[in-house]
Amino acid sequence: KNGFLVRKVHADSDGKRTPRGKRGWKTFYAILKGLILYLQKGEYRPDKQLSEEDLKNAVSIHHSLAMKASDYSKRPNVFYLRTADWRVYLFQAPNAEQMQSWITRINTV
Ligand code: I3P
Repeated sequence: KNGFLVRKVHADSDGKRTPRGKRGWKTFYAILKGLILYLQKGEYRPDKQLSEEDLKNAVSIHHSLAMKASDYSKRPNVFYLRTADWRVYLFQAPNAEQMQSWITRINTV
């Protein structure tokens, strides 16, 4: 599954709150391949290679949990992703249907 997602990093590994200055929303083209969610920066082209920076942003979704961010009301269609090492991301999908589809895909791999 692929598509645009806007990401906010809320907690780093071990659940430590991500410091100020690193908590902003950023748009990526997300590609879910196996157990890795790749987050590609910049303009989308189907043949574009993942850069080194893109690889650093990749998230392992093995033993992760995605859920609708019902307590987050500043933006619509936002879901949480909590990883096995207790990182927490917020992702905003383009619409409710896409949000549900990402949640289902992440939770059922
Ligand atoms: C963050 C940025 C986020 C905001 C976050 C800020 O600043 O303004 O949009 O989250 O607030 O810390 P920076 O880009 O300098 O990291 P919201 O959009 O959810 O308000 P937070 O620290 O309360 O999460």
